[in-house]
Amino acid sequence: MGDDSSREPRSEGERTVSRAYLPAAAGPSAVASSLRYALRTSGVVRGAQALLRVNQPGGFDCPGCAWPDPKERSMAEFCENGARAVAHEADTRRVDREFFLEHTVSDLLSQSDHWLEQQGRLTEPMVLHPGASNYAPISWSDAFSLAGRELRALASPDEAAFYTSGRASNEAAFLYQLFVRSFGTNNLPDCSNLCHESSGKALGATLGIGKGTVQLEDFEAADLILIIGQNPGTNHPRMLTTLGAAADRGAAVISINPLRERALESFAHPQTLLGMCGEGTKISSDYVQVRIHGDLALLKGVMKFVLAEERTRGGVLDWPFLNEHTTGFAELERSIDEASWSDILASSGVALETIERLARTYMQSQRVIACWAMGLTQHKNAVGTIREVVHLLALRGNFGREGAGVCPVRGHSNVQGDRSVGIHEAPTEAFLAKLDEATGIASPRKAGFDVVDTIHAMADGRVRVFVALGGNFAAASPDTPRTQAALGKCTLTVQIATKLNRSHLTTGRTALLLPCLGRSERDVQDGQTQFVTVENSMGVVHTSEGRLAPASESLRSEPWIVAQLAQALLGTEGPVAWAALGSDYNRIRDLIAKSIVGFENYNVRVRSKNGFLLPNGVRARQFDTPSGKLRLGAETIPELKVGPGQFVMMTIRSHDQFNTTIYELNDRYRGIRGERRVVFMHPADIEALGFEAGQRVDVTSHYEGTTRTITSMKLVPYDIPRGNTASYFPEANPLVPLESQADESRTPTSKSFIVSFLASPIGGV
Ligand SMILES: Nc1nc2c(c(=O)[nH]1)N[C@H]1C(S)=C(S)[C@@H](COP(=O)(O)OP(=O)(O)OC[C@H]3O[C@@H](n4cnc5c(=O)[nH]c(N)nc54)[C@H](O)[C@@H]3O)O[C@H]1N2
Ligand SMILES: Nc1nc2c(c(=O)[nH]1)N[C@H]1C(S)=C(S)[C@@H](COP(=O)(O)OP(=O)(O)OC[C@H]3O[C@@H](n4cnc5c(=O)[nH]c(N)nc54)[C@H](O)[C@@H]3O)O[C@H]1N2
Ligand SMILES: [Mo]
Repeated sequence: MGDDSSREPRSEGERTVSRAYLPAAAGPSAVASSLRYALRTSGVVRGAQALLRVNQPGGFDCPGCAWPDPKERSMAEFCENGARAVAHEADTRRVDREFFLEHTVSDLLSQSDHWLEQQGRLTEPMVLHPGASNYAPISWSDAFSLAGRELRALASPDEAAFYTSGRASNEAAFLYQLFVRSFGTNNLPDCSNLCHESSGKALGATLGIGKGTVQLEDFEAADLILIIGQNPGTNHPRMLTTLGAAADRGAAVISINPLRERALESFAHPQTLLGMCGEGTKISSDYVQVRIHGDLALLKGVMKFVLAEERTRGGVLDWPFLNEHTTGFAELERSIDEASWSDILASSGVALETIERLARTYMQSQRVIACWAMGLTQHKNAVGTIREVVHLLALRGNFGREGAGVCPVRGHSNVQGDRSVGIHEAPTEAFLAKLDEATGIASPRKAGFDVVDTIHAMADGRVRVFVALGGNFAAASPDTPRTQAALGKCTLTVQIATKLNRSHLTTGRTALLLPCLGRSERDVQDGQTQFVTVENSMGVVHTSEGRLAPASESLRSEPWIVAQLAQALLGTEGPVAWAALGSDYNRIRDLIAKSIVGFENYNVRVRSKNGFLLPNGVRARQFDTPSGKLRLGAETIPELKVGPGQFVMMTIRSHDQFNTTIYELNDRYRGIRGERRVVFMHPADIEALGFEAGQRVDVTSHYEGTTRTITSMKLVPYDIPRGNTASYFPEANPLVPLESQADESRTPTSKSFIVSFLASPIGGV
């Protein structure tokens, strides 16, 4: 399947150090690193002004991740990577009309993703006319008329798709889906399709709600916290404070991960004196190096021990809970009995003694929380694996009790909120019926396209207009060359964004680039300062209000942009008063309150100091499933066919990136500097293949007879199971086959695909 089109076109430094001694995660080096970044991009005053407002009451929500804020906040309630996300947005550099005059789109395409995002903030609306080599300025009103014209020219509203990235506020996202449904389609693909969709599907089926069931306080009461397939030291650094406190008071913290992630081993709090001295708190009491895609087998093995122990001595299972609150125990029991130890050991790659140790710790713990992220969600068997997490917890009644429950740790800071307010390609009838009744629109009932559907539909001409509320669809999606070619077939692509990225350059025949305010910036509509609201990973809805002066006078807020786009397309005659909503967000919140269960009295409740908690029946042992009970069931251990000379590869985040935004080319805790085109591999595998550490290799992925190749990747010896390898997202995305998707959730399998390696031709860098 062709050559590597996403290859960083300009080499940016070559040095890769091997894993020598690394200090405890975070600590002084973290503080220094984020300050350096903040000073370079946003300057002393703007940077400090921004940082002091992060996650404070009356301030703005950190755009970094969705980990909740404690009720009592320290003065600086952010982390190294949150600080970088804020500084990146507070950037004092500008991508203005002169910049676009100087650089053609094809020039820009030859630059790396890192370079593109480092050019600064977008400043005014731009258009790329058919055949033009450069973006040119366009007024806001002309931009909306152009978009309206192209959308009206479609044979059906289903020929347009409307993507959302998880940074959009509840107000922007609600208005966006209302606009899309008023127009007449459910084509609302979003980054959840690439992210926690598997969690939503698995939790919805078993618990009746597609969200986590714990609150931050529960971590103070848990005896055992499982961290499965998640790297919080990099991706949710504030979570380390919570885990460190749990470890300090003697709770067991068990990490289940193919890689030994430094920050899961020990952590130095950057905001305490001890942390500043580089002393680390031990985080993980046990570290289980499961094989990629082996978690289902591992969980099955643990349940096999639990069941055996119940049968020999009794008193292990929580029978009152199982009898009163669950269905399907017999099926679960049968599937556990039927699983063979040889399959469990082969698939998980974990020793029998380790599985037994894990089971004993589980059985000794009265209150268990299981956390996970992308290490569980982006596999073929992801949904089944997450159901097994629920099954394991249910065996001892770990739901609806203090200190126990499930915690899918969300990625983007408002990805959970976006779903709550209707960003979903396949909403329930109950949701649509209530929305229609409250707003007077007539929502279409046909399910829309998710991300992968959208790519196929653009490729074969069924979708011709693509609109994105944030994100970087071209780089974040799988099978990069195919995704980019599909975007190229559109008649119009519209990108609402803060910073330049590859999606703004792989365009349709006409392209609009609409620059918006970031979360840290002041938003004034009709003379009134506005705030927006977001939902964190634990279902708490709270306000976020930017204070910085906008990066440019021509920037507009996301709600305003969506409202104007809607009005340009749908006019002023319909049931929704678009312009009025876009100019006063209280009106949007009032409409949400009427439209969505759980948001009643929104405008009042969200103004209280810590916001409000959305309803979650599981916390009271109410399961919104057809039977009203938690659904247990049978899962089978999946097979992953790996041929001779082949490996399983996962794509992971480095410490210096936020998704497709690359801050710097380092990955401190993994000992990588100045380089992102790397493949982590066990030293014995490097030797067995006849390679040397540091050598460059070409990587080919294999899927049902098709292949995809990226070239010139550097081999880095690493503590990872044999037969497993890792590379970075998004550089390795060209390897992820579009057709390789998780069962049920249809999430691309970016954490498990089959690859092989060849030495790169000499001189090929
Ligand atoms: N600084 C920063 N913060 C972020 C982001 C960012 O890019 N940068 N991204 C945000 C987003 S959108 C998200 S979704 C989250 C992502 O947060 P994470 O899920 O923590 O991020 P990843 O790096 O994708 O990988 C997760 C971990 O899964 C492990 N893993 C891979 N395969 C398996 C497996 O089969 N089994 C097990 N047990 N483990 C496995 C990997 O070794 C890695 O440690 O972070 C959010 N926060
Ligand atoms: N191979 C592989 N692929 C993956 C993953 C993986 O682990 N491996 N992870 C997947 C996951 S979990 C996710 S969530 C997706 C992420 O996919 P996306 O959400 O589509 O991508 P991001 O990189 O987060 O988007 C970055 C861009 O968002 C814009 N932006 C930033 N802030 C704002 C804002 O406030 N408003 C607006 N309108 N725009 C803004 C900027 O222009 C920036 O360039 O990628 C997925 N892709
Ligand atoms: Mo994500």
